[in-house]
Amino acid sequence: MIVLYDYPDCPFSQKVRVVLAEKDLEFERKLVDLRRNEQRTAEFLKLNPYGKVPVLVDDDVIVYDSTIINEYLEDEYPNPPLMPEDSAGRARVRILEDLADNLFIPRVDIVLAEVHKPEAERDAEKIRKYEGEILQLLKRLEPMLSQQFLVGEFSLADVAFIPRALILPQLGIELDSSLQQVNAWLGRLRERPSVRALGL
Ligand SMILES: N[C@@H](CCC(=O)N[C@@H](CS)C(=O)NCC(=O)O)C(=O)O
Repeated sequence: MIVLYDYPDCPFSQKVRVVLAEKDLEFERKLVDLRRNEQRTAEFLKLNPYGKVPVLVDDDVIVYDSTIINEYLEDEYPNPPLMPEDSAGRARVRILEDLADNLFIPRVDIVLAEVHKPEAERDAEKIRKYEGEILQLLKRLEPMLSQQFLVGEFSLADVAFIPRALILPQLGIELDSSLQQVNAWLGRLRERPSVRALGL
């Protein structure tokens, strides 16, 4: 029995929900209400001492951190595969997950936080700076996307970008013609049932 400790809008929780859906795994969702600091309760800290969602519990196995959870799911439930078979391909996936987790998602989250403020309080300069950096990061993906997905077949690398890449239009971030392949890739990602289910 798989239980996911989850917060609906959290991009890291969404990464895990995509993988559970791709692998057609049944799971129970337990909401950890971050607005009420439920991630800081003694009970939750026993699951994840960092006090963050997502956490996945699979019978007696507890795993936290979305990237580690997704690798656990890949190891434990290998079909359909979301990792290439060769070591070089697997390393490419991990490099891209790292880029998404540590550079891409945090920058989109900064813009998201600004856009959520009342217009008069927004820092336009900050939005411009991070929008520029987000587009530069996406430019690094453009040459990889002469193929359908980042490392060929749909993989954990694509999963890592989904939650924040697909909300860029809502943030007013437009992709120009220099990101044509990225745009087409986002269209392909958007069509997947596992991604539609996120309701982004
Ligand atoms: N590296 C972690 C990051 C998880 C994370 O930052 N979760 C946020 C919500 S999106 C959280 O739980 N924040 C609560 C807090 O920091 O108190 C992962 O990939 O799972």
